[in-house]
Amino acid sequence: MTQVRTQVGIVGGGPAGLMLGHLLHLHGIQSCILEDRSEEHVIERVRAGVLEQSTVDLMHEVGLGDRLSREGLRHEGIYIAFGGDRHRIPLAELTGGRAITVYGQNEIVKDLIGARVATGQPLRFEVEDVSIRDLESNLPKIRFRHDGQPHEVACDFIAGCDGSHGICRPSIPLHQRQIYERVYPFAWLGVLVDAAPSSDELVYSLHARGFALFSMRSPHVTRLYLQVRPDEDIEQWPDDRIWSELVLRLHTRDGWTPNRGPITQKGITRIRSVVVEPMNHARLFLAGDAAHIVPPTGAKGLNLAMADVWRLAAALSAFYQSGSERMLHEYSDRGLKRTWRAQRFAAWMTSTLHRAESDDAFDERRQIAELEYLVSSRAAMTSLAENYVGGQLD
Ligand code: RFL
Ligand code: PHB
Repeated sequence: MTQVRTQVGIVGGGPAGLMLGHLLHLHGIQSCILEDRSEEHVIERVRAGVLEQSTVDLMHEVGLGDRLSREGLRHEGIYIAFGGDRHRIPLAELTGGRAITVYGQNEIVKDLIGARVATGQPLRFEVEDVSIRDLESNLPKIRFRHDGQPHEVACDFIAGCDGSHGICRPSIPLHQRQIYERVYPFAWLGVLVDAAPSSDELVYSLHARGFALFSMRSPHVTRLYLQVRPDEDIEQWPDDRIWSELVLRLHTRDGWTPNRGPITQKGITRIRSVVVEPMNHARLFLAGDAAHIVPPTGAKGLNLAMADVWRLAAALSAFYQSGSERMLHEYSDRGLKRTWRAQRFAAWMTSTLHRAESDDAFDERRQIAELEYLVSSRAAMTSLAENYVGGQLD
């Protein structure tokens, strides 16, 4: 077995693991990133699109803001559509100039992989059979296979950045963790379309047939989502059916509708919330989707992941500089505050904009009253705007 020693072993090379590796490098801390999928898979995976201001600021602070500045699309508002009309929420005006930026998660991942490779620090793709040993000791180890050979990385700390199906979360003994979960009674069918976005800003729409979302990736690529049943089979959704449902749910009285084009990718995602408490055990620290899942309606998952690793990197840096464990001890409590704030907001956006099969006429009228209040009250719009653009890293 090949054995190596590093300071921080990072399981997972998604946005959380890659950003953590980069931040640690900037703090002068060595790490080893282990990812079980291929580089192409990690880059091609279509996921988040909306970055909070704090995530954009972080990319700049770590020296990776150039392409984001050039190619990211800054949006100062979003639309909420219902009853056939679109209503603009002026995010920047309501939040003292804060905005969101549309820049695909795969672009962030590309930027971070480039930065990692430039440092020469280890980033291994396609590792297999990853497991954690000696977690309760001061020298925990990560074992894995690579090209059929067994390897072991001994580290001071392990960062669990391996998403919601990884091995780190279950490595915390059952009696040491509490999991809070909510499975919503629907899923999202998402498509990427080769067509210029027909609106400069996102449109979140509630229709009698359910939720739909208009988003984008670039001036040439539109991203669209439809609420579907939780057990929906993608085979039942040929392109024609997707388009007729999208147009029905999104089209507004002023004539606005999404531009059509070839669908280049489609997939279905279950909508759920998960929070693991605490976010750490012994020398293992969970970050990103390994620690929490939020429904995508609030566009918070990637942003929470970035906030986690920023805080974890600062805590590890304090530990290596002064031996102080104070920030490491505070890591979970501070992260959970932010996580529950995001869960609250995402749950509100989700319940306000989706139709559940169990909803009756009362629920529908209450939902419309909620939306009418939202778009007519500056206070209600400010609350949405404040949560949507997100706060400072803390
Ligand atoms: P990831 O991205 O899942 O990365 C985890 C990585 O770990 C690897 N892995 C392992 N590696 C080694 N050993 C193992 N045993 C491993 N098991 C797993 C995986 O291959 C993977 O590479 O988690 P991370 O880094 O925490 O990042 C979180 C984000 O990906 C996620 O929160 C967002 O995509 C959520 N999300 C959105 N977030 C936003 O902030 N804004 C959005 O607009 C937004 N839209 C979305 C979204 C997620 C969506 N889906 C598909 C869930 C839209 C959608 C449809
Ligand atoms: C996206 O563009 O993929 C996107 C935008 C807003 C969301 C979720 C996903 O709330």
